[in-house]
Amino acid sequence: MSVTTFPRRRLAQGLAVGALSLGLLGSAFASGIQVTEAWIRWLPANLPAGGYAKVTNDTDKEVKLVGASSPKYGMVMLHQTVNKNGMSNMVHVDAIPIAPHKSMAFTPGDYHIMLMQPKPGIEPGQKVPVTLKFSDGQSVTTEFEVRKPTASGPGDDMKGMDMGHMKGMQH
Ligand SMILES: [Cu+2]
Repeated sequence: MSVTTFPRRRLAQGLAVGALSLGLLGSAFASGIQVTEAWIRWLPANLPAGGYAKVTNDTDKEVKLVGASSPKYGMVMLHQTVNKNGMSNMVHVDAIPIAPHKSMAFTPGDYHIMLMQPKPGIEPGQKVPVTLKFSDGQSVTTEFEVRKPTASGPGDDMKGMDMGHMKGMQH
């Protein structure tokens, strides 16, 4: 019996290691761009959601973030919230440059990934893949954690009870 179980275990371990290295190759580490602290502020009733993350450029060159997409949303754009004359507005952003060895953060009230036309069934607690696209053609896909409307950051549902964020469609 032990003769048959031993190779099986070896095989399972080999598969696990293989999957891990494949995962690393397919994500941030291969390109030198890392996407961390990724989360989505989910809103009910098919409202657009705001996506937030930290994007770190670990390469020696400037990278430009030029777009985003997700299989769970029909339309995804890069937005920035700007305050002008006491009014808060969202504007579309064509490109966000990130200097070598610097990072930028999508945060509520500033840059955000606008996730529109949600597919049915997206709920807080799930993870949703979002792909960020860069001007040199590379893209990085990250699992974004879907959080409740009251969340103010990754892994944080209790703070940020400022319901003013939910007025209209501001993100
Ligand atoms: Cu927006």
